[in-house]
Amino acid sequence: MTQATLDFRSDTVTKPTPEMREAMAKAEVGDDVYQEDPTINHLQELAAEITGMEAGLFVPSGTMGNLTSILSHCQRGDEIIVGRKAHIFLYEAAGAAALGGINIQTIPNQKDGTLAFEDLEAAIRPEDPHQPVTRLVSLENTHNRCDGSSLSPQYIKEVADFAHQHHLKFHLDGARIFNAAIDQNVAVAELTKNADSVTFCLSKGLSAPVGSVICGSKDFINRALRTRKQLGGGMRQAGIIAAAGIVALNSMVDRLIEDHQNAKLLAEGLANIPGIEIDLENQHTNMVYFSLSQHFPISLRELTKRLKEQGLLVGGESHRIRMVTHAWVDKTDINQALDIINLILTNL
Ligand code: TLP
Repeated sequence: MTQATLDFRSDTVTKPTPEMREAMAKAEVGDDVYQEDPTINHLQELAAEITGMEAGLFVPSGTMGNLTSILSHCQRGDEIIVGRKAHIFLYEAAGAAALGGINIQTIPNQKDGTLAFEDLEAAIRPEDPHQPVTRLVSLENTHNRCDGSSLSPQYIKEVADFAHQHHLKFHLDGARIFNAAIDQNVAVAELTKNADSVTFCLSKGLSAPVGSVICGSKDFINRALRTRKQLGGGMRQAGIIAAAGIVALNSMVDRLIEDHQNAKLLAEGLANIPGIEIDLENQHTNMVYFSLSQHFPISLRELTKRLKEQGLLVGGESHRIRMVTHAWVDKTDINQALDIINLILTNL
């Protein structure tokens, strides 16, 4: 699928497919606050089945999925442990602290997105009235800021076991869990079944317009239902959007491999452009991060601006540019993007 502008800022820019629009138009709906929307109920059952968990809960966004999960596991004054590069810590507007009175303790993320067990161990608070109560550990899979790397089922199980041995809960931010499952060549349930809760997104690589699903035990999802209501996330005839989510799960998962292949192609092409620094070893899924060699005569901000003038949109942080592949960019777009970047950097 090609469009006039080459938009590599994120896989969140994907638009609903014609099949989704048709399913949305035809969706049977009801009042979901009464749990009477058949399309949402179907989506939640499907999500539970895929993640190997007892129940699911539809929420408007990944951010609300993570927040609802954290608030449903923790009390005010509790603490959660996450990686320093976790989306929950960096990009969720401190929702857990602002709305839940929950402390966020960060520990280093390793390059591959993992947290080291010695760091986890050291982060757990002792029984001491001066200190917050450690309640929850969370991992991110795939890990956005760690080059889109994926975590293995073995590692996830070890972290889950570690958390449970220490009487902690374990949440997975699985916004891109389908990309992780493809990268690890396992079923999604292998990555999620040991967690106490998982959030995954329908509106990223899977192209649905809106929505994420939280999965967990029936007990946990009952608590999350109340939390979602407190956050104002109880929706009514939202089967209209859940219908697109069902299409996303049934027909957009297998093609994610193309996004990974395209990202590899993009990363290899970038590595050949003088001035670009990229870690090809840590190239796994649909995220490509690169920087410029020191003293290169253009800042990343200026480069981003000039790329935009040429119709190429990229995202990034202060020291790296991020390009994300998705269903709306194909191989021709990748080659075009590489040409634009090459032209700018070789004509400075
Ligand atoms: N990530 C967005 C931005 O917020 C950075 C992106 O473009 O990648 N967990 C992870 C790992 C995410 O990457 C995101 C979105 C979320 C949660 C939140 O999802 P939404 O945007 O649906 O609230």
